Amino acid sequence: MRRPVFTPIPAPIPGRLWLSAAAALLAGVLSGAVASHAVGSAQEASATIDNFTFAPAQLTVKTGTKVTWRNEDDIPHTVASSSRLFKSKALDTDDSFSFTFTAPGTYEYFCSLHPRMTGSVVVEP
Ligand SMILES: [Cu+2]
Repeated sequence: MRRPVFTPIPAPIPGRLWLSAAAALLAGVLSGAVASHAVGSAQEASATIDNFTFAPAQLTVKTGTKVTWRNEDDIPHTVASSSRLFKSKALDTDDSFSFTFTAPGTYEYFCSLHPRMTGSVVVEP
C-alpha cells in the first residue's frame, strides 16, 4: 500500500528554493549598491554649515564619493571650490549642495559670501 504522506520531498524543490533565495539576496545587494554606503562605487558623505562654520572642516573620503553640504545656519552660505571646480548657489537654511569627487587630491573650498569660512575635502584613491 502506498503511503504518499511519507514520500520524500523531490530534490529539485529545495534546489529551486535555494536559487530563488540566492537571487533575492543578489537583488538586495545590487539595489543596496545604489543606496548604501557599503559599496565602493556609490559612497556618500555629508557636511553641515552652521554658525559660519563648515563641519567637519576637513572631510576625508574615497574617490567617487558624493559629498553633500547642508546649510543649517539661519543665513545663506555657499560652497565654492578654491580651484573653481564647483560652486553652489547661495544656500538658504536647509538647502543642500552636492558634488561627486572623481579624482584623488585635496580640495579646498570656502563660502564666497564669507571667505573666512573654509573647509577641505581630502579624496583618497
Ligand atoms: Cu557664508
